Amino acid sequence: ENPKTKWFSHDRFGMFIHWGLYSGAEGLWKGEKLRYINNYAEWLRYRNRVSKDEYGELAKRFVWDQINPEEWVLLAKKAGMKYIIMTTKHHDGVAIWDTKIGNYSLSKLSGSNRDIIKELAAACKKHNMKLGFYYSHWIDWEHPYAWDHNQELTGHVTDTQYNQYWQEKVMPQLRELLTNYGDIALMWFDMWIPYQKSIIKKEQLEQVVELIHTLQPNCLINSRLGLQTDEKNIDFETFGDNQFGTSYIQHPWETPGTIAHSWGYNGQENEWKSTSQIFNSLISNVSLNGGFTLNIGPRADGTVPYESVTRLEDIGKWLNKHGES
Ligand code: FUL
Repeated sequence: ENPKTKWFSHDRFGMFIHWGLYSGAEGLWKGEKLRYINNYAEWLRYRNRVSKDEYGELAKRFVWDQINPEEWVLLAKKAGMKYIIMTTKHHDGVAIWDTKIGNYSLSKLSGSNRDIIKELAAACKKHNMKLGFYYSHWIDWEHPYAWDHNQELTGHVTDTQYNQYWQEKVMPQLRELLTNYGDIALMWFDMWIPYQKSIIKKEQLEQVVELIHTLQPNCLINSRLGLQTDEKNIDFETFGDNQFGTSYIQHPWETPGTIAHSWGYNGQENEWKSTSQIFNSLISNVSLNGGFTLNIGPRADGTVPYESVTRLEDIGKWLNKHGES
């Protein structure tokens, strides 16, 4: 057994947080709902073809005197969760931390100068909560040489151009994230196809692995980096969104799941799962050697929807009574 993954195979239950510029749109763009079937509110810019400039305006909707990441940590504790995975850069390309690489960050767009990732890291440390980062490496709708998976926003991108995106944005941003925020328990990348079928080269992924190993030797790496779990250096497998286990798997794995349908806050949400549905998912994964990373999508003022809070509290009460610590 990989000693690095011991805690992960023990803890098995964590909180995902999707929070970014899209949270300010609440799933609505100029009165228009999200287009297409995959109604993820964090896909708004892509789905509704919002221009980069107009999208940036969403930063004005953040209510800075109310946002307090410590509340997310306390909620995770209450729910019996053992780690938090926070979106640091989603597909929209916006850095949620105060990056020095470029100026496309929540701090700069909003003029708040707050570094929410720094605050979250401090709160996690204070409450003994492990912290991991979600980072969209493959898709980035902001950088002209990155990828939008159908190339509808970015246009055609050559390998050389893509490598430029990789070297001037991905690598240095990851370096910041792995240097300035204390111990990072895991990195959660997001490419749901193998690298052979994408624009990414194996060497580029290996650069990332090497960087993580150098800067944070204990940090776990998930399979959505684009490499498979049998290729060394991938510590755990990430299943498809809301795809729960059906058979016992030897290596560590987890399912990222939602309480509703969307990950980012969607004011139009109408697909809330019941607490017992969520329990079923948690228990089935755990019984099959897996874990469950359950998502909340706070609003632009930091508040968490009532529907999520109540379900998480119910889960916490049950785990307190019946679970192992
Ligand atoms: C998917 C993303 O496209 C969704 O927006 C979300 O982040 C989910 C956890 O992973 O691949």
